[in-house]
Amino acid sequence: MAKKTVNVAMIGAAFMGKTHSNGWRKVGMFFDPPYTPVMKVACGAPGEDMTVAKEKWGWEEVSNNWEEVVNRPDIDIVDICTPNWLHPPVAIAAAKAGKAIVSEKPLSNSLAEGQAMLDAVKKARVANMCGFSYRFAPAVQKIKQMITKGELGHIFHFRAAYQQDWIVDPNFPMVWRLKKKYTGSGALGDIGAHITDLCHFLVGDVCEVASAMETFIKKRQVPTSNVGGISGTSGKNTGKMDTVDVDDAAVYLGRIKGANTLATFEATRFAPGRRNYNTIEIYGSEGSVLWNQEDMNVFHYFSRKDPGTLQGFRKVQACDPGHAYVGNWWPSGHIIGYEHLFVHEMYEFLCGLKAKKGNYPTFEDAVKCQRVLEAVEKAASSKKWEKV
Ligand code: SOE
Repeated sequence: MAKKTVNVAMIGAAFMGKTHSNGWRKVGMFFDPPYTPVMKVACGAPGEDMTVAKEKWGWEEVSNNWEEVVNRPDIDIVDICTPNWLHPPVAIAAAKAGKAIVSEKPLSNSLAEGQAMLDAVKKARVANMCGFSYRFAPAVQKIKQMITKGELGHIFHFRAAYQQDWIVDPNFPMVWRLKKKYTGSGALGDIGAHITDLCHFLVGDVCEVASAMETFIKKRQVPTSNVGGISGTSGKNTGKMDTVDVDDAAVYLGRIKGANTLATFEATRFAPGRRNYNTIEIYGSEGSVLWNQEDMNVFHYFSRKDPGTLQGFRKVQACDPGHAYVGNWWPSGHIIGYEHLFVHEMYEFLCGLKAKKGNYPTFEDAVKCQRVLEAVEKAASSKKWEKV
């Protein structure tokens, strides 16, 4: 019997728009979700050329008017891939129109706006997911399973570093990700949000923080276009200078609620050679695990139960059937990549669509993350521990 279809509207069509399009397009080919997504309409910024979204990414229609799109009666799911500052108005309008909502991370520029988004989806009782995509790596799912089963014992340390290097060049222009009014915060909200969410997902909620933040390059050249038509990670210079008003790097320490666990985080765009080095290390009384996104199909596991003379980190292949999602792709060891995480993400959302919950991060989780980000900023200026 043919499955029920759901019509998707995607708002925002840059880097994340491309990853989400790939997710919607592949999910029915490799997985068996309870609903078949129809890629109905992709919407860009006013004036943005949407030819690629239609001709290459597979959207039936394109638009440049998000307000019209989110209110269309034929749309079931609104998927928000815009720059951060547009997440709240689009999500709140979509909730009012009764649509299920996917939003990219960080949920919003501020905790207050994130809370307003959460209130809106709760009031409208619509399914909601925030795109913390790294949760959907098979290795991360396995580590979660191991921790839940107690295989690492009591967790002493969660240690995460998310390092990139795409703005180290002082001539790199002032893109929207470097302006507070568009992005909220810098490395903290963009990539610190991912590792904060991974900490919440894997070991528990951060309840207090101490931190330091830095902006290494304080002025940058204004590009030809700041929001919309260009990707958040590139742009052409005009020669005019503007002030960077967000962090280039944030380092923070946290304590985990109700647990005797310490967490340390580093989020930086100033680590030359580290392209997308999102790495976590978890040390427990029974063993330890290490994972790095740049080598995402494996993780390293140390078990204290191994005989002493054979102890050491073993490299576990998490790309064998038996690991989450992998059986739907290729035979053993035929690896998957970054783009697959978005297919898994859309799959989980479609599985939870009816119940409005499932194996995915909700706006509630995203607000929890936002609370930590806000406390980190507060601690950086007070130079004291701050409660989350
Ligand atoms: C840019 O730093 C970025 O695209 C982030 O916004 C994404 O969330 C991350 O997954 C990759 O890098």
